[in-house]
Amino acid sequence: MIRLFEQHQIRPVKELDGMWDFTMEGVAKRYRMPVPGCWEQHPDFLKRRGIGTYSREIYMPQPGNLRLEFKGVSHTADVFLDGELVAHHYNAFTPFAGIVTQVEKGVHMLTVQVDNTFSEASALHIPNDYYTYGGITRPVAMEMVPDVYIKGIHFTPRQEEGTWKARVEVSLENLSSQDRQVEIAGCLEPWRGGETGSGHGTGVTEGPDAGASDKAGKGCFRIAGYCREDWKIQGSAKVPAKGEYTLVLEGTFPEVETWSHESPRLYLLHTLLSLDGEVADDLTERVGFRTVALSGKQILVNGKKVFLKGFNRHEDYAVEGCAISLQHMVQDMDLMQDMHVNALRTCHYPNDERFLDLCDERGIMVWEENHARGLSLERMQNPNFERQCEDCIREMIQNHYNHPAIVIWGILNECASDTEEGRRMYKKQYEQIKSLDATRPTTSATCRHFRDLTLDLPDIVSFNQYSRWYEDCDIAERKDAEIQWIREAGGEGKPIIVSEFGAAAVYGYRDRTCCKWSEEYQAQLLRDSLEVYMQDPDISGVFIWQYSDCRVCEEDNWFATRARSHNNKGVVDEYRRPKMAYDVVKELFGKDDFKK
Ligand code: ADA
Repeated sequence: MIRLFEQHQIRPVKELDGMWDFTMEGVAKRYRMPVPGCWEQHPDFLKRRGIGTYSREIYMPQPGNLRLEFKGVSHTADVFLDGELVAHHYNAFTPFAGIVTQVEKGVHMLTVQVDNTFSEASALHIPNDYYTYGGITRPVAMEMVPDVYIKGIHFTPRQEEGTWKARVEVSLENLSSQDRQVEIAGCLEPWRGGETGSGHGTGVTEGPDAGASDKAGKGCFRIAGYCREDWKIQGSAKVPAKGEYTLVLEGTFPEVETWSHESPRLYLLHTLLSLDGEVADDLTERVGFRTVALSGKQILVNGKKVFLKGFNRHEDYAVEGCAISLQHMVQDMDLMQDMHVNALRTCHYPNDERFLDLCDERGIMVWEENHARGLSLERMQNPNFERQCEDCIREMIQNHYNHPAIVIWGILNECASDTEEGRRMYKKQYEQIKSLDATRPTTSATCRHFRDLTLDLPDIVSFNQYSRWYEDCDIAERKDAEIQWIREAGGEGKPIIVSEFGAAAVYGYRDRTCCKWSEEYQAQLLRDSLEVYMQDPDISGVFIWQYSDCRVCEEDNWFATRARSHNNKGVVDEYRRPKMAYDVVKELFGKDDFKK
């Protein structure tokens, strides 16, 4: 499953999850591997760094334009159709697509070369305190698109005189060599997941104009059948030959309900494209009506102050690596909600869209960030760094823009923000985010304490602090010193988030001395930390480091400070077995007298 709701009724889509042929460079044996999946799950490749090749046949039922969508390949992909290169992509954590026009009817060979090695070519995937797996780690789909198709939709809600309105940007691409005129019709439908049990909002229902799309002889998609007349939008556009065009439509949507943590109302935005009077394509996005704003030191959602309380969550599960199955994503969400979270930080990269869909459905507010963790200035000066960061930001916002759950965009966790050169890069990336989305606040988690040069740049200031773990210092005193310095260093009057704090505990290691690495020590530290941070009026959010234990790299000596070659600071281990700290977090996040 590629998303948690149906995105097409007209466009033919076939998901390519399943068993693919697989070979590994330097290994003669041929394998069969699951997609999505990591090759590290196979006993021959438990910690293999190299180039693996996945391949399978695909069938084109009729000649046409083939669009291949990959939701994530770790970490560099070269995609071939019948031996011809159709797409190249770097970064495991953002989607990409390739299009081949005028593909003949019949059987074709799809091949994906996947590289998870570390080299100068990879500025972001480096030996680190999380593992870079190898594989086609997120879902894949093949689609047939007409000569002019809907490439994407961005939905920007706003309130005007007490009524919800929205700007709807419909991105169109013309694959043909002639200019083409298209008609776009759209409408909003309440998403009924969790109410009627359907949850898939197929957009198929009995309606008066059954003929809306039957003329196209495709599916039984209807617009007028279920949509309110006043929740419709439409427009037309001329799309230049071999070019793109964004059609901007305005809609007014009276009587819609807002999206919030307490009541995460969602809607399906259906759009139909007609070419020469015939329905030729469609795209459905799922959206929510909510606003995010800052007021002094407060973060406001729909004008109401929120206190973000949640976890940092790596995409890593014991036997699945980063290719976490939907079942385990739901388990993670269920366990975090059992601990009364209302927020999540996608440390340290854009997440699987199915998990973001879950956050939309459950009302979990998300700080999503580009891919970077702890890069020195030297690492930031890798000639590929800036381009790879900016590609990641663009793809993250382009693909995740419509998730109402995302309330903050983050960048560059613990990078060299204490240098002038580093500041230049931070500034450029913050500006890039604002150019792509001015509706959400920005932040970055710093560890360059008392010397960060960038705190005037983000909308929210966030800091990682490991009092009584890496520094034997009093939690409250250290927090006060940090906040005092933030005020003086450009953060005055801004909301502040404690973006990381915690301690390691090896699952099952109990010790009444409450020594470091024991579950007792971690539980006590989190209790003491939450009691300090959640009572401070200057703090608008806390993200515990971290939700679950995760595998780390052995290169660069990470093993030396990471027992089991894992980061053990989870409140559950990599199999989601709760440690003592689980119940502490559940108790404290669940208390009413803590700021909501
Ligand atoms: C840093 C970093 C995290 C993790 C953490 C730790 O704050 O942002 O990714 O490495 O330290 O466990 O030490």
